[in-house]
Amino acid sequence: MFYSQSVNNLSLKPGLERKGYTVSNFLNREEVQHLLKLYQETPFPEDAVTDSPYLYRSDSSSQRQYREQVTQKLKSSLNSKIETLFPDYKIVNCIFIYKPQNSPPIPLHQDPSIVDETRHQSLTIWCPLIDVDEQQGCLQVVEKSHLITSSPRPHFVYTGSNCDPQTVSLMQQHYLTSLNQ
Ligand SMILES: O=C(O)CCC(=O)C(=O)O
Repeated sequence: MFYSQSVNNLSLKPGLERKGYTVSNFLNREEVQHLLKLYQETPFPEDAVTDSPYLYRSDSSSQRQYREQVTQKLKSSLNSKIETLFPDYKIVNCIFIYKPQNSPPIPLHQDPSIVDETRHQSLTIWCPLIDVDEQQGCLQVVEKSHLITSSPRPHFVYTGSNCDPQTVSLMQQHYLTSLNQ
């Protein structure tokens, strides 16, 4: 499988292959502090906010220069680490997300397509910069749901899953795993 050829850290492979996700100690304390500093130095423009759910995403801003600045700053901080772990991958996009307190959960979704998934595979690296749990914005995943569709998926404004409502409801009730370690 593709992941087997492209993931250099043996401990990441089984989870990615079997479940479609894995959890690892990707950042050390100093790296988290460094990224928090970048985050503070690069404030969100006013238009970087989405309305439902209400949260800030740097890639929602219409300001191209700002979006590129975020990607460049994060890329130069993380590139060598990512290249070592995933030598066959290219970094396409890096973003900051801020979830205000009490903002509703992001709807269950499969991320937008970045590559032609009949030929290539994409990965998202999601790094909380604070301790997270279900009240504090942790990621929740559904094992193997990356296999639901490899058809092109458009950039969303959180319109939610492309599965039927009954399947979404079943996944939400029985198959959600919170990544809060
Ligand atoms: O931070 C999250 O809860 C999910 C973010 C996400 O899925 C996305 O940006 O596509």
